[in-house]
Amino acid sequence: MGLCVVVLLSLSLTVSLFPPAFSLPPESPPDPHGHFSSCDESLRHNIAVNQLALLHLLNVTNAQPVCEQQQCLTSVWEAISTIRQDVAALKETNIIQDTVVQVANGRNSTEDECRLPFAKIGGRCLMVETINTASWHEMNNYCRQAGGRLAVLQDANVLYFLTEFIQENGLATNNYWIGATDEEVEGVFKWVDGNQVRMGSPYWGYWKDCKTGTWVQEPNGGTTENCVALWKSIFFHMNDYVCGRSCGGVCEQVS
Ligand SMILES: [Ca+2]
Ligand SMILES: [Ca+2]
Repeated sequence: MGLCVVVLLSLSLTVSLFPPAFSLPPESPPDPHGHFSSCDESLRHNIAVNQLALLHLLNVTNAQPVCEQQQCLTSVWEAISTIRQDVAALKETNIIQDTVVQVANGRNSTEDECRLPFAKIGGRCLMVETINTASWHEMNNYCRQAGGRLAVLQDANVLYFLTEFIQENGLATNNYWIGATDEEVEGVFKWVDGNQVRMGSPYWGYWKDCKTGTWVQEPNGGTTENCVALWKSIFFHMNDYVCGRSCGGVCEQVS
């Protein structure tokens, strides 16, 4: 236990407390990219040192009575927490550096080929607008002002990656307009690039009507619902909906 406390305090990381088997890395670890700052080196050094402290604590745990092992395990978690914070700081620094390098090379985004505010999602330059909500036509204008249009999502793979992006980034709070409508000819859904929208699964939603107990495949809105959105309650599959209602939107970069 005493040794544990000492070791814990030593996340101040005095090297002398570590067993001889452990040794500190060099002050300037090899940098394959050649652009880490001294700040990065310090962070990497801290991570390496904390890893050594962690290994040492695990070693001590094997030889201690149960109550002392529990205190040591607490120390292990503290050490893990410190390492996580250092890794997060290092990642942040590298992201900033990559951005600086790319801007210096004439690019304005960390994502190749995509212009801000668009980001590469499933190989396409897309933007998920979740803060501003609007009607389908207003949202299409909003996309145009950003240099795009409501997204054409003909490819099921892109739809899959987009849905994954929405879920993983905490954006599954809205329904999102996309670039498809049957306003011209009822029942004939077209993308804003003029191509016809594929029908059925896996594009359109499929859900059970609790009142009738029957399964319903979108689109189901007839002349009332002429604009298409990715619908959160059916796992962001497509749903025809009333064009004038407010939703978020998925824009795609055009030029
Ligand atoms: Ca319709
Ligand atoms: Ca519908």
